[in-house]
Amino acid sequence: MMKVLYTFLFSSILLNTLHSQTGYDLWLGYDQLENGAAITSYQSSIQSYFIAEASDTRNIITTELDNALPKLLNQDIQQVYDQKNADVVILPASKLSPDLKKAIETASLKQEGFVIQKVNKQIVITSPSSSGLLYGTFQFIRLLQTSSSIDDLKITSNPAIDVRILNHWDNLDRSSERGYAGFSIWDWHRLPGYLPARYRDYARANASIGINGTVLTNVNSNALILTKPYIEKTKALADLFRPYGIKVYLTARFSAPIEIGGLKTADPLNEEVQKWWNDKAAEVYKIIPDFGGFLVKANSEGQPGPQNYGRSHVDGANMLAKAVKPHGGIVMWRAFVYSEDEPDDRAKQAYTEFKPLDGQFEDNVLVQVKNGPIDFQPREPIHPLFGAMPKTPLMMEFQITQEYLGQATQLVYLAPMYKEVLDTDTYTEGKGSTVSKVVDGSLHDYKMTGIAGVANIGNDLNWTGHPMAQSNWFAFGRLSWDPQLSSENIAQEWVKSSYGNDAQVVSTITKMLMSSWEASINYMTPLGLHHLMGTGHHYGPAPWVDNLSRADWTPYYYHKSDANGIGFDRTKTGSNAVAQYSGELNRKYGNLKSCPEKYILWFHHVPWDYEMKSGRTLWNELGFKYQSGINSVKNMQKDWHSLKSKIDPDLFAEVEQLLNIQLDEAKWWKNASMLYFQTYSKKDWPAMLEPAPKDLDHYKKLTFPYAPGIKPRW
Ligand code: BDP
Repeated sequence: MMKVLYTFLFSSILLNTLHSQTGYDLWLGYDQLENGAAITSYQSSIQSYFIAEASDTRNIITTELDNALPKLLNQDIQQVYDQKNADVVILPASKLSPDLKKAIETASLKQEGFVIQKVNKQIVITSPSSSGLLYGTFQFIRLLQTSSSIDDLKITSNPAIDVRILNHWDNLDRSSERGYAGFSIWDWHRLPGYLPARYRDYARANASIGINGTVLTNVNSNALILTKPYIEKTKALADLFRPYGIKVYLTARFSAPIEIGGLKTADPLNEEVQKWWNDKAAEVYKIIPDFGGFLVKANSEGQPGPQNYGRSHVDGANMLAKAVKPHGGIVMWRAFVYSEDEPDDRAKQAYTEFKPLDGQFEDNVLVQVKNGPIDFQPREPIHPLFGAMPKTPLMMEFQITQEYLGQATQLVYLAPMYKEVLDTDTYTEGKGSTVSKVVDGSLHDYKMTGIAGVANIGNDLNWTGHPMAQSNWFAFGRLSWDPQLSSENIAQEWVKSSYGNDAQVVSTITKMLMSSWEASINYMTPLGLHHLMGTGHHYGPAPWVDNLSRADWTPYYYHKSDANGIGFDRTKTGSNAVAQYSGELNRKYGNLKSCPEKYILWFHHVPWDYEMKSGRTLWNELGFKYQSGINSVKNMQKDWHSLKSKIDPDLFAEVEQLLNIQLDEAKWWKNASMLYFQTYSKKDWPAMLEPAPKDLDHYKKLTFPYAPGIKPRW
């Protein structure tokens, strides 16, 4: 008896703690739920399912349930063919019986929305579309993964945003711009013949969090992708992704008519050029009938665009929009522009260029705007375009890959950042005009809405480089579906789905995630500092760089330290970028006293001795922030160690090593930045700050010629 008990205990400990977690399964590993009330109730109420769905998605739902339920519940599950005898019933809304129609309200469902509802003893999942049934199934599985009650289920869920899309900055040679998880997962050379299981697993993971589109190629694009062989390769992926509700999109290089079309110009008002694009679109749609459309980076950082021909963004975008419109396609035209010779504050330029174009775009154009006015910095105030273009659907562009946020060495959970942006009030239509209402279309009644995330996915075994960076992919999807979710709830969902429901594991990892973004800001760019990263690769600090071909690529341009103080004056006495915000925000940010301190050096040049809210001088406050960032990483290390007996040993070791690197990097940021700023402030090293072990010269001399994520041209 003892022996049996011992074996049982030992094997269940093994099962719960020592099974290998490579990370490949993401949040869909479906480890057996801990014994407890939840599993007992699931076991008795979920033994069979019935599915009435005719599309290819049916097989996917079946496979997912057959995979998830036996593993999670540790019991068999049966697919039954008699609806009455099933515990779980999956039915298109059009096939609800009269009784179910009476019980379930489906009128408010969008195409992709779903209901999960307990009717009598059955759990019914229904939707007007097959992708909605898939989303409902994944949400149902997630309820089990997170040990949620299923007793009185009545969930109606609609996506807040129409186009929920990943942007892969992946090149045809499999390098990935700003990718830190290995090479691109798109093996263009072996497509279309070779379709590894990873493609399916990619689609499955995206469908599980509601992502319904993917741009396969880099915004710095290569016209070759629009040639016949590559369209055929793209088709293979489109066919595979279709039953998962995912459409494919490509980036369109504006000069493609010249490069692959043999024309002399790419002028959007030239008829031959227009015809070329119309024909190209027709060719693509003949091969991929549900092709999503094009994403375009034009006249930005050296990319060709309509301005090369004296034309506007409207001319360029509308030409492409007209080409894809007859086929149901869209154009996502990026507003990430800043001129090569314009001396104006870079933070102002996108607004200056795009605001006057409001209302002139074709109705199948979305203008894609980065969350902040500079470039995916650890923290930025919102982009002033949000709320400022009521007649043009603006879509959000977030970065999931951690270009400026610790790349693949640092644990930084980005949902709190996405939320800070989405929840910010633009005040453009009075109080309550939040960015999320702009993006979900409700503020200006946009006919079409979208949100994009620059993917952090590569061919590393765990997909995202840092194991915890999976949470950012997950969070992006969950927030795209419902921007009202809280970042903490999303973190808990992710931890439970990935690492199980043990209360200590859940609360500890959630705490680590929730503290990580603020920590990274504190040790990299506190108090509104920005763009101080090393040139080109953006790895580590280099605030001293002040001599590049363009001033606005140098860190110095952004912090402007001098004997008097530090920060970019964007008020009336400076660039007046604050004037691009609505009156309320303009007043708040433009006044040193009312400007939130988290943005203070973004908007103001502040004297070193300025008294901050804490009572400390600005100089000492900087020291305080850097040190608190470091302390937070130390706390994350402690927290992680407390989980040692509960986490798979390989995973434990990986994260432990990465946290050690993160601490070193946090200290490196503190040392390099504070030593450099000290050359201007001439102040004593702040008392609370750990001393710097090396002098400034040491940090200035560090080089990283092989830092990942850059192409040689950078
Ligand atoms: C910057 C990246 C660069 C991208 C650019 C963009 O450093 O690699 O091409 O954004 O968004 O953040 O176009």
